[in-house]
Amino acid sequence: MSKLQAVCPHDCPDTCSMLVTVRDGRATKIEGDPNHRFTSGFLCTKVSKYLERVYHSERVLYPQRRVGAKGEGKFVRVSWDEALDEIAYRLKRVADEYGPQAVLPYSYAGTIGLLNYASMDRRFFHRYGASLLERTICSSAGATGYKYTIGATIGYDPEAIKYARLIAIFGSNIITSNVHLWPFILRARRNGAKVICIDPYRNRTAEASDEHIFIRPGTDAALALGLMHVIVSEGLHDEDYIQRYTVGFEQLKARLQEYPPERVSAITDIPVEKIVELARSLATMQPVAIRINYGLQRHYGGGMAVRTLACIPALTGAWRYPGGGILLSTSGTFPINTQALERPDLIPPGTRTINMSRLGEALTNRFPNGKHLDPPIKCLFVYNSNPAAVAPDSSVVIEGLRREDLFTVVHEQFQTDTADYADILLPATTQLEHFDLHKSYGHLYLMLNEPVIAPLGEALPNTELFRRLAAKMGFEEDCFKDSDEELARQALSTDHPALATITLERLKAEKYVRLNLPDPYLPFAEGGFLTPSGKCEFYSEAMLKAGLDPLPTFTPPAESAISDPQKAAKYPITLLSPPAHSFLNSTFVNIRRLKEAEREPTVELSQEDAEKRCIRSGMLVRVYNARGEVLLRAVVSSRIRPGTAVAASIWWRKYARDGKNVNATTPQLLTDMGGGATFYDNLVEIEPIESE
Ligand SMILES: Nc1nc2c(c(=O)[nH]1)N[C@H]1C(S)=C(S)[C@@H](COP(=O)(O)OP(=O)(O)OC[C@H]3O[C@@H](n4cnc5c(=O)[nH]c(N)nc54)[C@H](O)[C@@H]3O)O[C@H]1N2
Ligand SMILES: Nc1nc2c(c(=O)[nH]1)N[C@H]1C(S)=C(S)[C@@H](COP(=O)(O)OP(=O)(O)OC[C@H]3O[C@@H](n4cnc5c(=O)[nH]c(N)nc54)[C@H](O)[C@@H]3O)O[C@H]1N2
Ligand code: SF4
Ligand SMILES: [Mo]
Repeated sequence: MSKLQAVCPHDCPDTCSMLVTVRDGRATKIEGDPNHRFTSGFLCTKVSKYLERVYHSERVLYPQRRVGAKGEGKFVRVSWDEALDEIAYRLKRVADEYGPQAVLPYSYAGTIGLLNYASMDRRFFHRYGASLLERTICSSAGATGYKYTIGATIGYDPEAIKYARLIAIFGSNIITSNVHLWPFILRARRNGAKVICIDPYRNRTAEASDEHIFIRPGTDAALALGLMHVIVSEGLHDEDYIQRYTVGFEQLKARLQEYPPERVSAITDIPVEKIVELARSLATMQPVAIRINYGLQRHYGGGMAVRTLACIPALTGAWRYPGGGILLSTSGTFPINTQALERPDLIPPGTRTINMSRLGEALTNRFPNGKHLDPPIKCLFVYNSNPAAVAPDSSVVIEGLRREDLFTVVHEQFQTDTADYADILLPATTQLEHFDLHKSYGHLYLMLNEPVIAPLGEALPNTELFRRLAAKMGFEEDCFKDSDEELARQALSTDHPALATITLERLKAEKYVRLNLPDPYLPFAEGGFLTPSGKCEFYSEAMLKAGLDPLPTFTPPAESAISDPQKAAKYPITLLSPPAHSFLNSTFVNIRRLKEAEREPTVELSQEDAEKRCIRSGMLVRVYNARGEVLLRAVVSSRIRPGTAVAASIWWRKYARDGKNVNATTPQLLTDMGGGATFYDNLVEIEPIESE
């Protein structure tokens, strides 16, 4: 028996260190590493059941070829050789007939390990000349907005949140989606800190906070402007910090005039006194830690919302203090050599880019502006993702996946909704079976994951799949022969001081290493922003050049009474579909205990909205708009205000009574910047099912 170290591979800020007990080659127990400061000895409810996933009877263990109709999910086993030969043959034929851009790779974050997320796969598709995929489904709006203000996705040291006296959480359900931050927040609280959650939904985190402020969805930018208005008009800003480390204060001041608390109150549905009180606290209770996450940027104005909130700590000087500032992601703190991993130099000049959040349009070749893709997509290669379930406007996505002339390859651990549409289905390893290197977007440790058990069946890691496929295609470049360890070394090859002394050898010995940064790390205590001016940019020249408002502003949701009163009259409820506590996106939905914990697809709505529609808790309801409809079980609740509803996600379509999930209703519209998805900018109507 031995206890071996591994890293949680999932798309979650916590990137936990796991201890796996292995007996006779079989993993028998999995637990959180007590020695890792951020993991603090526990795993979340999902990954503590990871072994059920690894040894699940429904794992895809062999390559298979479709025999039934598309979507029926019937396959026969073939050998790896046959499968790869067929794929290589098809790829060559598509390139000959239509050009290589008719191939679209589609991947996201099934694993966020640096190697299996993006290395050999990218090299392969770059060398082949496939269409590039813009990976926008999660965070690109917020990341873009944050970078305009701060310069990089760098925030305060998450562990230092324990020093904060005020913690303000916007659009983030920490207890569900970033649970390892919570013990640090509790430490701050034991020292007297106050925790305030600003969210349209009283989620688990809001429930556990000192205060919950309901906000109308998609209006955080207006709130931030109102808060800054109060701070400046009451003279609570940090004149010295502003002078030294920011640009555009005078222009910002002029803009803030437009957002007095009365106006902001009307936009956000937050009482004037609350806005004033929160503003004073944000300025005077230093260190003030603002935690924002991705929920608030899944609206049309999401980029601007994040860009605007990110101005606050520079206005108040919060960056000066340990635990002060704002945090969206720590991702940009890791100087990983992604160029070496992905080899963008192999991309043929002029290669087009397709936005993953508009997959339906790309596959059906129907765009609202009347344009067409030329060449059309003839081959879709999916790995690390389940687009049939997670992509917006799914009826259009499914219509595309059904196309008889589309050749679809899916590399998966399970027969997901997407795998049902595969022509060739390939088996993927889990994290216990493969090697990877991890950064994190919620802490500051670099981590190594070495396999602790042998691959099950004939499963292969993403890296090996593309290594073998490159050989089949006759790609001779040396980069297709790099082993996983060589890839890891290349990822670490940089002169950046944050990685000095961090080598693969050291990681093998220690398993995880904190970046070479002060402890605690205060990224902007003395300026040093990574913007073009080197300062926090209240005014952004780069935004002006990109055709955006150079100053913080409020961009209303596209589907709202402000932007589209007609639509809002017809479909008066904003439907939010944030992560269910026991699922990770659409991963873990097939793990019995987790599925049972979530029971069934539901929609939570307010008493007032329910009464108006004669809906009672437990009734089956139809949630619909012009894009589509889904049947959900109603939960009448005081956790949500009239005009907003919540459907915890992301269920597998095949488990639902109507074979659909909430993405039947979500839009393919992109955010104001970063080309992001707008899952929560979604107006619907809800009605009871007559037979109920
Ligand atoms: N258990 C679990 N953990 C996860 C995931 C999961 O599926 N399950 N997914 C992972 C991934 S990929 C991601 S991106 C993150 C997502 O996790 P978070 O970044 O926390 O984002 P969401 O869960 O989308 O939304 C969080 C909160 O934002 C609120 N919200 C929605 N619109 C607005 C708004 O306009 N303003 C404000 N202030 N709040 C708003 C929602 O009501 C919700 O309570 O979590 C990761 N962790
Ligand atoms: N309505 C609604 N839709 C949403 C969201 C929402 O809040 N509401 N959230 C959005 C967000 S934030 C995100 S990040 C996306 C997530 O979208 P995805 O990144 O597609 O995430 P998952 O649904 O978890 O699917 C990942 C798949 O990868 C597979 N996988 C895991 N490891 C490996 C591996 O090593 N190799 C291969 N080949 N496959 C592997 C898993 O089995 C799983 O089926 O969904 C988005 N969709
Ligand atoms: S999903 Fe997140 S919280 Fe759960 S074990 Fe993985 S990294 Fe930790
Ligand atoms: Mo995400």
